Amino acid sequence: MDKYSAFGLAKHAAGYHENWQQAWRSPNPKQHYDVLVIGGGGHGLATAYYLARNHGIRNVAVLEKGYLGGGNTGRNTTIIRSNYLWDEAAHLYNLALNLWEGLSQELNFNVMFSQRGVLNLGHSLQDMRDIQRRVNANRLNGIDGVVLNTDEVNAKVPLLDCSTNARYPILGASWQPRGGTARHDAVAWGYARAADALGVDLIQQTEVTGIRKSSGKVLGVETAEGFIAADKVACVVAGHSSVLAAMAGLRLPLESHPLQALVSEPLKPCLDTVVMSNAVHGYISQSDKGDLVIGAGIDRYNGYGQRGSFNVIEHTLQAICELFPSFSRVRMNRQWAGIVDTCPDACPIISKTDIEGLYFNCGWGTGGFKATPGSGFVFADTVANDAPHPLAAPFTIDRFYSGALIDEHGAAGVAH
Ligand code: FAD
Ligand code: PYC
Repeated sequence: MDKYSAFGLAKHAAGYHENWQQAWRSPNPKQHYDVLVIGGGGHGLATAYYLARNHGIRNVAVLEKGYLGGGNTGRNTTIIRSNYLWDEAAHLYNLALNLWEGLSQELNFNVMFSQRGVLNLGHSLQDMRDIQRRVNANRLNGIDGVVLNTDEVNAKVPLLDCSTNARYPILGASWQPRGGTARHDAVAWGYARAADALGVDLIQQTEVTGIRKSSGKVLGVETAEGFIAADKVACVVAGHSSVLAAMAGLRLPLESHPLQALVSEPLKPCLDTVVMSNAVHGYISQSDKGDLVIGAGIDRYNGYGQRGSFNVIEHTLQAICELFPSFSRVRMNRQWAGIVDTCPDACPIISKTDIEGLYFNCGWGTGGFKATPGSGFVFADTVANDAPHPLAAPFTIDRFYSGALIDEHGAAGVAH
């Protein structure tokens, strides 16, 4: 019983938390790297990992202004799916989904990938036509998807209000069984640990304040600790991509917006899948701890304050209560925001730039968590070979000059 007494607890706390193995080193930066990755979120860490693992490029550092995974990676609602409409996007997100399926083994770290399935609800005949079209397109691309009717949706999620009395009655849904959620921090930690083991330097609390270039070629970056030289600089800073681009004298077709999320008090297990609705405008899942994890759309103004406005929270919870009347008395515990970088066609930019050795991976907007492994995989390849990976080729900056945009607003859906 000793361990349950106050003394026992104190002894336990002090005694059993010693000598933890370091998950990664905290080295001082070298003077020169082959590749500097700016941004220690999931995408940046995955990029560094695949540079080392797939391309043997190990003289790599990740520079992170805060702590690893403290940006959107640690702030998102972790919904993973690959049910995008157009072939280009479908292939990219499905590469990611395939990688998710083996990621815990690959990294030897449990990222808690949970294939609990994702429902995208339809509330009008037009919604259902769009859902049918998208599921057909998905299946032609080898992506799992089924169209469900109201009764089938209700059987999967009994707490959903599937009555005809609802303001926006549920007419059916698309269902992607291979979709689901993962533990966001673990994704950052898993990639960080695996990249470190391959020799990548992970340097936290180090903000990049300038990009040095000469005669159209990148030379390295300025930080508060001084200049760090690099042959290549790969920027993966999500909501701050325009800021980094401006340091190099570039403009990107991006807007930065807050996107909020909320979690409730923990409940007993009551929701074993992910539910999203574009029309009522909200999404929800239940974490392994029991919290309801909830979100909706971006705050419409541009900004870098990681807070967001109350009217969006009100709107989000209204939508959730319409879908799940029984949640109306659940108390919310926490709310936060991240800054997302949205592109005009709701697709990412994975690209070289006109400056030799400078690359950007950005514009994932409200939907990049699901892409993390695929994004790192194709971006590492693009940086290593100084040419787009075939799956990244449709996503270069050039599409904003050629007009070959890939409009995924339908699939990006609820959030932007
Ligand atoms: P981040 O994790 O933001 O990493 C970028 C890093 O760059 C940050 O850590 C930042 O500190 C660092 N940085 C910035 N500037 C500098 C600098 N000058 N020097 C050094 N470091 C710098 N996507 C989904 O697929 N499913 C979802 O359910 C989902 N829900 C979301 C919910 C919310 C509330 C938010 C905010 C986003 C959501 N997203 C979702 C989107 C997803 O989180 C992002 O697209 C994805 O996490 C981006 O990953 P990243 O590694 O590029 O960015
Ligand atoms: O892209 O699936 C998504 C998503 C869900 C919540 C935010 N983005």
